[in-house]
Amino acid sequence: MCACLWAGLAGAAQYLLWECTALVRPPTHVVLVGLDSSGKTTALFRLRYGHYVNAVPTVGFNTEKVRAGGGHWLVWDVGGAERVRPLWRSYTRATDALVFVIDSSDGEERLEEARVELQRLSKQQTAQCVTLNRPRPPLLVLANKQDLPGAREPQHLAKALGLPELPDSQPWAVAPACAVTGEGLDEAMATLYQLVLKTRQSHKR
Ligand SMILES: Nc1nc2c(ncn2[C@@H]2O[C@H](COP(=O)(O)OP(=O)(O)OP(=O)(O)O)[C@@H](O)[C@H]2O)c(=O)[nH]1
Ligand SMILES: [Mg+2]
Repeated sequence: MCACLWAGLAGAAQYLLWECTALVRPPTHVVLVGLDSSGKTTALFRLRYGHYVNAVPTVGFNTEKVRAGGGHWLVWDVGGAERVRPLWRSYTRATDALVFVIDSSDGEERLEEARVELQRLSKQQTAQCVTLNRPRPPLLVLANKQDLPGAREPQHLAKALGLPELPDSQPWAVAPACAVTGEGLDEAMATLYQLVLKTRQSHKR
């Protein structure tokens, strides 16, 4: 009983601390994009609610405030179906960070489709960052569905998506995850948060 009370108080104190931090510094804006069914909404709900939520294909977008990887985020999850992909451009304009979610078990054809979309997004970022005079937002490729047979290693995905050929000004990382169990998600967001902090630091100079 007493232990429960202390745990409750500690949780409330941590919640208050987070809320105060959020007042001082607005949450980091991050957009989740990636092909349909790669697991964006599952990842978002897992981060937000701490358990698996059965998601339906996203027609527009979902948005949630989440705490993960040491950061406080405002996450936008945008539908990945081909017909709604043109919307990525406006959602990713002036964001602080990008997450490109991949189904790591996808075959060559879908991987190539993902590569084309990611490279298109990168070109749009180049143009937008020049126009807005902003640093390029860091990019995290979330190598999701690592639990499935045939899931590819992050290094393989990095090469297949052409990440090493991105402009030098583009900070990027790849992190493995399983959005259904939540494994790897917090570590992935911590990696992204470090890249965001580095970008902020170097832009201040
Ligand atoms: N095995 C496995 N299934 C996953 C994982 N993440 C998501 N899924 C499943 O993949 C399917 C699609 O997940 P969504 O989260 O709806 O995918 P999405 O990227 O939001 O798709 P759109 O909204 O259509 O762009 C669902 O059936 C999820 O349960 C994972 O890590 N492992
Ligand atoms: Mg979705």
